[in-house]
This record gives sequence, C-alpha cells and structure tokens, in this order.
Amino acid sequence: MSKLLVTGGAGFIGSNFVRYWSEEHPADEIVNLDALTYAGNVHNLDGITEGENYHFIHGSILDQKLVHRVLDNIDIVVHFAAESHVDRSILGPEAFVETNVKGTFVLLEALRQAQSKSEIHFHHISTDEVFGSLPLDSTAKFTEATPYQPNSPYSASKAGSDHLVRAYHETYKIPITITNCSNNFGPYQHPEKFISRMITNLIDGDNVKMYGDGLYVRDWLYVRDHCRAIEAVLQSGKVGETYLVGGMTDDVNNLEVAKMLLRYLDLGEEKIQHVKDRAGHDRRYAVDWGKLQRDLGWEPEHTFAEWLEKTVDWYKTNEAWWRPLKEEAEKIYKKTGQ
Ligand code: NAD
Ligand code: TDX
Repeated sequence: MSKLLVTGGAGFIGSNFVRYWSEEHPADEIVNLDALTYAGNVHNLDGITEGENYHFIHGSILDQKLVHRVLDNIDIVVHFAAESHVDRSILGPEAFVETNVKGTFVLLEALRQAQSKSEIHFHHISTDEVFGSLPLDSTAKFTEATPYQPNSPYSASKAGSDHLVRAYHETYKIPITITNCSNNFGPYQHPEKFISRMITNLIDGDNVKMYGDGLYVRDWLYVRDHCRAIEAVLQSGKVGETYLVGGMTDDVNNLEVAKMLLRYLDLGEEKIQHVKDRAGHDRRYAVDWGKLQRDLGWEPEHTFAEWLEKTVDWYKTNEAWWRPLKEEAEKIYKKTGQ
C-alpha cells in the first residue's frame, strides 16, 4: 500500500491518472494538490469521492509551507501541475516560469529537506517539446539521448524543470524518474487544445481553425496509455532515469487529423479554415518509446483512429462538461487572431 501525492490532479492528464490509479490500485491513498487554475476543474473528478483513499487539497505547489505539510507520510509524488498551453505561453510567459520552474523547485526543495526523514520517489511529468522540432522530411525520432532545444516559453519552462529534477538527483540523491511524453488526447481535455477544440467547434457548427499550412506533425498518445506508462515507471522504472512515451501514429499531420474527424462527423473539408500560424511553431514531433518497451514492457494499446472516434463520442455525450469552458477558451483565440 502506497500513499501518492498527485500535483495537478484536477487537470486533463492528472485527473485521468487519478481515475486510473484508483481503479487499478484501490488500496492506495491519493492526495491531490491542485490550485484550480482555469485548466483545473473539480468536475474532471466527478465520481471520485473524498474519503479514506482520496483527499483533494485546493492549493498551489508554489506555497512552500503547504507543500512541506502535504509531503508528510507520502511515498510517491507524481508531478503533473503546470501551465500547459503553448499559445498561452506566447501571450504571457511569466506564469509558465513561475509554475513550471519555480513550482517544481519548491517541490524539490521540500523533498530535499524531508529526505532525512523518509525516501520519497519523485516522478516528474514532462513533454517531448523540450527536444524542439524535427524536420518534416525525415524519419528521425526523439530518444532519451536527444539534446534539449525548446522553442516556446512553455517548452523552455518545462526543460528548466526537467534539468532541476535531474540535478536534484545528481546532487542531493533525491530518487527521481522523468517521463517525456507526446501530445495526449482523450476525455476531459480542455477545449483550448487542438483535438478537443476541433471537436467542440464542429459540434457548435463552427469551423476547424488550422494554423498555417496544417502540415505540422504531432505524435498522438491516448491518455490512458500515458497513465499506463507512468504506472510502469513508478513500479519498475530505474531511479535517475528518463523514459520517453509516445503513441501509435506514424506521422499524421494536423490536416489529416482534421479530415479524419470530418469524415467521422459526416462533414466536408470546407469546414477547414486556415488561420494565422503560431509563432515559433514546431514542425514535427515523433517519439521513439523503445526504451520503455525494452526495459519495462510497456507499449501503447489504443490505436489513434479508433480512439479519436471514441473521443468524439465522449465530447458529444459530455457537452455539460465542456460547455462552461468553451467561451473562455475561445477568448484566448480572439486575442491571437486564431
Ligand atoms: P492541464 O493544463 O490540463 O492541467 C494542469 C493542472 O495543473 C490544472 O489542474 C491546474 O489547476 C494545475 N495547476 C496549475 N498551476 C498549479 C499550481 N501552481 N499548483 C497546483 N496546481 C496547479 O495540463 P495537462 O494537459 O493535464 O498536462 C499535465 C502535465 O503533463 C503537464 O506537466 C504538462 O506539461 C505535461 N504534458 C502534457 C501533454 C499534453 O498533451 N496535454 C503532453 C506532454 C506533457
Ligand atoms: O486550433 C488549433 N489549430 C491548430 O492548427 C490549435 C489549438 C492547435 N493547432 C495546431 C498547433 C499544433 O501543431 O495543432 C497542434 C497541436 O496544438 P496543441 O493542442 O496546442 O498542442 P501542442 O502545442 O503540440 O502542445 C501539447 O502537446 C505537448 C500540449 O498542450 C503540451 O502541454 C504538451 O507538452
């Protein structure tokens, strides 16, 4: 039996992880620390009840005293809390440095000070975006050995947090692991992100907003596969190591993803509206998850086409969940002209 501290567990991936872990490890206890920013939503956790095995704490990872207190008796920290949206980081980078760099630092410092009393495993959730962009006309993939070259304030702040986590292991022997994963999709993703925005726009009779030429490639990972990967690392990962996590897609670009959605919804390609491109837009991400497969036996199980359709169905039946978030999400795009 373990006691987990999950940070950012009211966000998209964090809430999927809390749900997954409570199903798979019902004897474990989860403490969820979340500041409930615009991206945090208590309704992401509907059905998970406060009790002996689950406690929600509304608070920030930037609050040093609180962080010290919640670490009491914790065995494992799973650190999701972050500012996560690239477009927002272009509009206002400061919150990204605060939460992603300083917030991670506050957690690590608390662990360093607690370390004499207990050994707490710190698992850091990061992104493939820290590696920068791959050329479109190549089959190269990111590996654990790829040098960091972040291009957005978001990815630079995540890179900073990764470096701190590694350094606290090397210097202070904090037992850490890191996963860098690719673009997630699935239930409870805020409608500001590409797939969830397209689906909710189309349900509303609006267009898909395609940045630039749409020939941008992301490596789509179904969120449950990501949760399984974290589980594999928590259970059998080697302390001090980084593992890359990716999906089952072979170079599908944004235009192709939009066309798959349109076909499923029986809509025509005139629904694709090209809008202004993102500044510093990374062309292509592709993840080689061979190390996770070789060392820990993990591989993705959810195929992209099938689970994209299931995700559309989820948004269709859960309009009450996303409707209150939609207008606010579109306000950002009014500012960026996208
Ligand atoms: P999200 O934006 O949906 O959720 C972030 C959560 O963190 C929210 O619940 C928010 O309230 C909380 N939070 C923000 N600041 C906080 C603070 N100071 N203290 C406590 N909680 C705070 O993000 P997500 O998409 O679920 O991403 C989770 C993690 O995974 C992030 O670290 C992100 O960088 C990483 N990641 C995400 C993706 C993706 O495709 N979504 C891909 C790779 C890596
Ligand atoms: O309306 C849109 N139109 C569009 O063409 C939006 C919202 C996005 N895009 C493009 C930009 C990207 O090429 O779609 C692609 C995906 O965009 P996002 O959903 O914003 O994701 P991305 O920028 O790739 O970052 C995501 O994956 C890696 C997460 O937000 C990060 O937290 C994670 O680290």
